[in-house]
Amino acid sequence: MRVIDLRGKSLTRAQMLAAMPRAEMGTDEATELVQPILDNVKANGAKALREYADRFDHVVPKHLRVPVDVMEAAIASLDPEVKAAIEESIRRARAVAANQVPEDFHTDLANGARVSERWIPVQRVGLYVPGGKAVYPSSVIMNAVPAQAAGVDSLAIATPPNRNDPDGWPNRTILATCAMLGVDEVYAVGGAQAIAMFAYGATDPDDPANPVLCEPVDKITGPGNIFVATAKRLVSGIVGIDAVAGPTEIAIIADETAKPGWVAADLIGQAEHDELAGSVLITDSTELADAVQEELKTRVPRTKHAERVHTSLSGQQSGIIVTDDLNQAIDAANAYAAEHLEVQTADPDAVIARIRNAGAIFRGNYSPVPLGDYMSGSNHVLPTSGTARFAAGLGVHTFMKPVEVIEYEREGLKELAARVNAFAVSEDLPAHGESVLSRFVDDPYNKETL
Ligand code: HSO
Ligand code: ZN
Repeated sequence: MRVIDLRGKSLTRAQMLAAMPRAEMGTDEATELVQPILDNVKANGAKALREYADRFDHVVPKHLRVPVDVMEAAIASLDPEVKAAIEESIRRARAVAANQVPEDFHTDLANGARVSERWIPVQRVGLYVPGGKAVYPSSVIMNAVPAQAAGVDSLAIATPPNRNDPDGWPNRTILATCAMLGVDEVYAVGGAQAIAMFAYGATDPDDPANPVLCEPVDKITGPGNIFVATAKRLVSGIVGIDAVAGPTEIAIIADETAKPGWVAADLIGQAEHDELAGSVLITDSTELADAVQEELKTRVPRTKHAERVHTSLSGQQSGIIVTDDLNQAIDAANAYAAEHLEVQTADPDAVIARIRNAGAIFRGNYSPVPLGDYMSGSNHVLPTSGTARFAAGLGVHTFMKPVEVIEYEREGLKELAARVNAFAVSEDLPAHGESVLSRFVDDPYNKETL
């Protein structure tokens, strides 16, 4: 891994940001391809979905909506150990999500003057689950569990059909996970066309028994390739979307007490995702930096996806940042704003207290990122590409909206009437003022005046 030496340097904020190992994001050329897909699905519904299944997935599934018996059979076909792992993951995610549900509250400002805050779940959500090489049932759990805990009324899942299946049914582990979560509205629809189906809904004139294939949703979440991401960006505004994720990344703050083998294993674990994944070690110890490089030399060739890992670790987006001390290491970590931040130092709590930018923080030697990927109870959908400076990971809040209820009575309004009027007149909106004053001046409903 390349070394970025910050020792003896006092950097401005801009210089520190520029020193961080991140690849330039490519510009998005997919819009021209994706917009016609959205338009076609909007106009032609299921007919367009079948055409695109044929063209892009090379299979048209027997039904666009996966029948319940196929979902149940998928559970029965699961390896018992995988099933137990999925159950544990769901159990822990549900326990944390239940605690995340925000409480309604109100503020009394004077007599007859109250503002209440109500948290209301999004009514209908569409969750996209990619197919292909990277099939992650764990991501189904991470998206569905908080939506369910938020009280979302209906949750639909779309995942591509599989051409190696005789009926075109999607990946069995994905289907089984959906069924175990209690989600039975699952579509064998992939790509940008699935996003269009969620945004606009889709009818199916070829199926008179079920003329409405899919009702439109209010919010779409879930990962996907460049076409899915572009489709989400294009429909955002019509529906809500979660953040469009960039390549996954880890940063590890470690001092001389860290175990080089464990640090190396964690960097490799993240690099395994993708050639573009970022793995960054931030340390004030050159001994540790050297020892981790040595560990990588032996561990990388032994790992199953050695080539991918090697490409990722030697890329511009990965590196070892060497700092004067832990203070500078913390500054670097805050500038990098990692999706995942591990802290392996003698006093991790002292470091964590000063972290302000990270998608999630993994404390100490026994909280590695893959634990969080699968079943710590935390969510693995986290802000990437430095967006942890202003964004949070997925949670119950993603699927809820706070709505303020304004609850003033006559007394409370009367106290403010003249002030509202003064403000309204100053903005040249006198009818605003009259709306309030009409309740008191020459009020036919009430004889009392101001
Ligand atoms: N590390 C990935 C999530 C994941 N890992 C899924 C394994 N499966 C992004 O947080
Ligand atoms: Zn992972």
